[in-house]
Amino acid sequence: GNGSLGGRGALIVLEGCDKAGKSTQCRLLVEALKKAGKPCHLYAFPDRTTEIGKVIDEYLRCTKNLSDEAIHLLFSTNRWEVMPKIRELLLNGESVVLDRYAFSGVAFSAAKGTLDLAWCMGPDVGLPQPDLVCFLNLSKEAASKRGDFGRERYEKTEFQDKVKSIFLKIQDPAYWKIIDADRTKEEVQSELFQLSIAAVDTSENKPILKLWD
Ligand code: NYM
Ligand code: MG
Repeated sequence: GNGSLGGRGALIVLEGCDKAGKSTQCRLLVEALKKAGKPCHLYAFPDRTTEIGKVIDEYLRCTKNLSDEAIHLLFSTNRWEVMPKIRELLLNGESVVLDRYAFSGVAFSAAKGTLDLAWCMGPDVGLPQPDLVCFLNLSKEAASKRGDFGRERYEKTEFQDKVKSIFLKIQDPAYWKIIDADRTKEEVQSELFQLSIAAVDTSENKPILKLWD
């Protein structure tokens, strides 16, 4: 069990390009884990509700411009600002499901071509390393069938292709699983649930490692 007597909770991340179905799958996953008796919480990055998150929201809606470096650091700060809470939950035996994490931070910023990959990784070094990252891999064909992109910054096919190639470059086999997101919602859900239950069970007695350390 993952109660107060047992070990820590698992840090589970869903990553992927825009339209891959992450937010829906995160919701379904948290519900399913709770039903299975695993306490867990959902957080999404960017968290647009904080002061920094509001600036990020304006940037994404293109009502504000910032240098590539400045917005990159704000996305990272937006993770660090909730980390004490997330760490506390994990240590208390509760699992945390994240809708995006530092991998999105690096992939979207580095895809611009103006920033060095190692520089992009720097600010997120030392965040808790996830126990499981599920990369929702959507093919170009399936992506185009899902209809048009929204109107936010980055929501362009060519840019998303670059983002995907960086995601695949920074993947670490220690925790990274590539999930075929072209399948039905139910099929994807079922695989994510199985992988997550296994991660919850095997993480209990492991220390929380530092990302990219
Ligand atoms: N994004 C997200 C970044 O550029 N850097 C980050 O660190 C994170 C977490 O924000 N296109 C980008 C990816 C998305 C956009 O995300 C908004 P969402 O999940 O659509 O709210
Ligand atoms: Mg979006």
